[in-house]
Amino acid sequence: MGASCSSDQTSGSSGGIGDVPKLKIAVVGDRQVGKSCVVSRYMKNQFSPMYIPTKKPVIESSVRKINIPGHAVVALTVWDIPGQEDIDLYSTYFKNLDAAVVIVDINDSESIEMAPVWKRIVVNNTFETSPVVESSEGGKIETTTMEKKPVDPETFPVLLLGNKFDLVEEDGYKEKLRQMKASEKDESGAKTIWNITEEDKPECVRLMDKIKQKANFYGSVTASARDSDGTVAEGIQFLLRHVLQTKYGLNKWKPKETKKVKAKNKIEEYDGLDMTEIEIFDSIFKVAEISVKKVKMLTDYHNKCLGKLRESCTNAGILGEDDAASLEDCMIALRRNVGEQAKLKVKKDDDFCKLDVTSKDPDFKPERYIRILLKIYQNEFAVVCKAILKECPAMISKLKDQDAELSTLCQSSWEEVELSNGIPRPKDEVNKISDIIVQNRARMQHTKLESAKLIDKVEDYKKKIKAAFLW
Ligand SMILES: Nc1nc2c(ncn2[C@@H]2O[C@H](COP(=O)(O)OP(=O)(O)OP(=O)(O)O)[C@@H](O)[C@H]2O)c(=O)[nH]1
Ligand SMILES: [Mg+2]
Repeated sequence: MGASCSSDQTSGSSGGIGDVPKLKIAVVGDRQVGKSCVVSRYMKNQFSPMYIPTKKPVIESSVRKINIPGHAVVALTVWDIPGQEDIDLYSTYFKNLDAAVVIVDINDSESIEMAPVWKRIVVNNTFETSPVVESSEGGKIETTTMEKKPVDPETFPVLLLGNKFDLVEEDGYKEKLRQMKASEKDESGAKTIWNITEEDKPECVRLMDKIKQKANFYGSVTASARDSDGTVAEGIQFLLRHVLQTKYGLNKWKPKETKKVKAKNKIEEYDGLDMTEIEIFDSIFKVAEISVKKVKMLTDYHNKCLGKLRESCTNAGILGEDDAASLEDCMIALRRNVGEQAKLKVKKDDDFCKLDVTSKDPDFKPERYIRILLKIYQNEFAVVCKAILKECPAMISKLKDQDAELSTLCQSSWEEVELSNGIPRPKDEVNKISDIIVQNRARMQHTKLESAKLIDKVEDYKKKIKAAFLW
């Protein structure tokens, strides 16, 4: 679990991890409604059926990606507040809070009725601090004090989260809800989840709606911390998106646009071979140049894809930030986090490996962040590995043939270098051409070695991926 409650997590974009905004949220509600389980599901994708009452606030921190249009990376701190806590302590916990989640047990109407009380506790005890510099008489001495400003109870974002939805019995309703979620396209996310007729809704959901309106919650969602169906993440991300949009400005932390350059143009970005201006040599160099550029591109692209996979696993919170994570670590982390009702398996795909999610539940869908990580693996990393295995052996063999051809030309047709239209070339020009030929052959030889290294690397990845799935 997290650090003790003595640390002071302030919000704001300064400090911390570069330009990443720091968000602090608190999770409150009656005892046993599942606050700790919701936090655990969101931060670690874990669930325990055992009830261990939380005795003092537990602080969990991680760096997360939030899906505002584009992505925002945030350093998130979640305060899990015990259901039974001394009310005087709340103002200490809620200093510089950005948002809160009131959790209720959706199967327990008394706990739902308590939600407005919890919201009031949050807004009455949350305040923002900012430094104020005061000058003494004559302006010689300056002192800095912290000014406390209460938050606006009307606009402070508090989400109502109805937990233990897995225990709701109206199966027809659940099925409808699931279908709706599957077809949902609206960016506003959770708001549209309950966009079905009043009669369709079970009693507890109607009560949640009523409380949400009455107590002016920012939103209300149903979720299950027990199931890894993404409902907890959806609800919390819905709230965090709102904070990022209102407090920090939409898209401010959108990552730099990576220009999509067609592969054909991209290869032009790499240095080619120098040309001799002698046709019989240049015709070979022009073809060899394609391999030289391509191997460089594959080397670069494969490094980028592996780096992105590692970084994304860390950002998603499934790998520790300090880990010098290997590909194996990423695979193990993905396997562990795919969801309790599912298994991640490795299968043969062309000459490389693909990852397959299998579950007994036909409706199972991994959480969104796992789906994104699997996509990065499948559509980027595995694609470049397959390209290496497919293209590098052929390039090695072509480069070998081309070098043999050049070697023959150097012996049999050297007069093409020494004479231009039957007239001897100046000596320094001949030397220059000779240098270009030597350099180009050296670069072609180097490309052959690099291709062989790339193949070895990918073969090694295959072994590592399989090893990560052995036990
Ligand atoms: N079926 C089901 N059980 C859940 C769910 N979430 C939590 N529980 C169970 O509810 C019990 C209480 O969960 P906790 O997360 O410890 O509750 P809490 O709100 O943190 O309780 P306090 O720390 O005492 O305030 C545990 O036995 C959990 O396993 C859920 O979504 N579905
Ligand atoms: Mg708890």
